Amino acid sequence: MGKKKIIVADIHGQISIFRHVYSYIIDELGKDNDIEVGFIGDYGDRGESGKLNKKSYKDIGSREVYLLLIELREYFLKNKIKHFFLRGNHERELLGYIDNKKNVTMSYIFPLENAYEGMCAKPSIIKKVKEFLQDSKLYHLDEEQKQLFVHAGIDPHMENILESDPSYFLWAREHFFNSKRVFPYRVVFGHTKMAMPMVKPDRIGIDGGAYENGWLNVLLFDDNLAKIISFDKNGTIITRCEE
Ligand SMILES: [Mn+2]
Repeated sequence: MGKKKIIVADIHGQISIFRHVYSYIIDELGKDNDIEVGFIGDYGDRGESGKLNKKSYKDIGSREVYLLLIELREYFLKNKIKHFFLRGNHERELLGYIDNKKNVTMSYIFPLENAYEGMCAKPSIIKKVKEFLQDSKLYHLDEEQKQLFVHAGIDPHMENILESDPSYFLWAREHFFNSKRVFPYRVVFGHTKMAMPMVKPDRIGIDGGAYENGWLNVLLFDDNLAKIISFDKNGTIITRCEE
């Protein structure tokens, strides 16, 4: 039996879909507790409880996603399940917002206000979320399987891609994933939504844009064999690709 992983793409506050993914993860771990579970960032903002770019709604979806992730992390720790939670650009901004409401990129301010208000501005929830965000990391490496997990990408011009500037891990786009370079690891990334996942020997893009189209992608690894499945809010599961 190979080394298995379950990797969840950008959730962006889609709590109804994420509840199904959560149950799926718990079910799979019930059958085999040697699965590593990873999240690649962008957990909140654009949540399902309101419309994009509307100032008046509270993003309850994002709050619920954060709370479920925190619960899941407790489960992993208690049951000694291998796991990682990466930091996405939206986590970077939310941390800045919690610390100092002005320490954020302008275009994020409305969604951040919504996410913050969605936490009911309750100090206890904000404290939990802040601790969770501070614990998240910029990348996760599986040296043995030659797999590298990032939120957005790496700097293709760095000889050692692990030494990329944090801005690449958080914000990289085409410059990274269209690079002609052959990467030393299979780089798994989200951040840029793609109608169909990009599956190549040295890079896999899994963000399907759940907040727009209602399907959240999950990558399953069995050693280096990749399969991508998608969940919708009714719990329907479809296979996107297998390779
Ligand atoms: Mn992102």
